[in-house]
Amino acid sequence: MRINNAQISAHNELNLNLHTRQFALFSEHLEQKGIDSDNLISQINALQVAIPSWALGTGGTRFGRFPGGGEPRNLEEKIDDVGLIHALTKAAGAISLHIPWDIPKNPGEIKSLAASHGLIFDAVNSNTFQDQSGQLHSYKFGSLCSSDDNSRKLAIDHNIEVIEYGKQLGSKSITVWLADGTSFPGQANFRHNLFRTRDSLKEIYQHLPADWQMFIEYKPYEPNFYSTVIQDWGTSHFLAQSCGEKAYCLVDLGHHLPNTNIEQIVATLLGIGKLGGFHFNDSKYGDDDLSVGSIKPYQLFLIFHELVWGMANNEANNPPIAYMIDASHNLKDPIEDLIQSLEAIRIAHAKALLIDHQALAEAQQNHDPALAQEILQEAFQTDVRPLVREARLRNGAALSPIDCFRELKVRENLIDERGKTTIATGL
Ligand SMILES: [Mn+2]
Repeated sequence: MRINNAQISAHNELNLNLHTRQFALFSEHLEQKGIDSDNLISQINALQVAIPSWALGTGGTRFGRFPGGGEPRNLEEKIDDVGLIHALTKAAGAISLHIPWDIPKNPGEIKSLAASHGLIFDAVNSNTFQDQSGQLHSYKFGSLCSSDDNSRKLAIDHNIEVIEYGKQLGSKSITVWLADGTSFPGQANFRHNLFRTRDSLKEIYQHLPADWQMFIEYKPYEPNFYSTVIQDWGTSHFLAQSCGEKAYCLVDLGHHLPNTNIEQIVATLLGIGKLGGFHFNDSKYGDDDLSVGSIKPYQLFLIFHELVWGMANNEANNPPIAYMIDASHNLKDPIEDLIQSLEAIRIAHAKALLIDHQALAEAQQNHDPALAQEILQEAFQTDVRPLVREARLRNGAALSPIDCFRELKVRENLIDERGKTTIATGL
């Protein structure tokens, strides 16, 4: 199923009156503050977030999986689903592939299918956290860190192969996330594990094309519960520095211990020009992979404040950040869940754009924390939804993507096309 412009227009027509009145009020509010709404809208529309190819199916936990029907059966259908999300929101203009779950058999055709939906290929992701069937050397005790030369070489070769797939699709980056670590004290030597990982990454880095980037993701625990080789941003930064200028850190919101000040990490990495990738999700306890903004919307706003200010004051020449949603959809329809996450991202971004940076800098200079809080709250408490809707309207997307998805009975159509019991590859 594809959604055409006429269907989007019909949905917008029904809701246009109310929206026009709400946006007129909001514009007046902006005008009084001397803010140019056109400029805000183009900044909002410029932020595009990649959808990973493994996000279109129902996720699961180790306890169970409850598929909802109509899941994509192959890479083509996954791209079609991202196309649906992008048609409704115009906020998800990229897809991030996971190898080997989604190996493009005919890269040329896959590339033109994506282009027909207005999608490009974002970072490609390698997978050395599970053994594939028939694999000769196991990753059970580590991949890039492994003390077994054969396992380590297999993991290095896999990453090089992933770069080759990415080149054929026009991707410009590879994301490396490792499950490597230990579950018991004494199980392995910390320093040897770290340095072997560094040397493996350096070998992969040698195969990186000149215009590519490598993103190194960190995570404090899980699936290993005692230590993780790349446990935090400092370790990720050490590895990126060791590899070279095309290697960057990747921040995943769920990959922090509870109450970590993630916005400060973002500020630091942007300040030194080493923030390459960013994975959105939300969490209550750990790497819960919940919908973006569903648990801690204020934290998301504070992070966006650092992203907006950091990129506007980019002395370290940090490259444009590769944004991706990295969540799991266990209960909700994956497409609806991704639409909600995109909405939360847009709202937090729009609120951050409202922050008066000059007034905040003055409050900071004058040691006035009460005023600094007022300035942040003024932006955070503003209902920016009329602005976000207007941005969508001008971009040819739906005023309310979720409503439009339901009105058009997209899921019912997908179940008709693909069946009730299909299961997408992935976690
Ligand atoms: Mn991630």
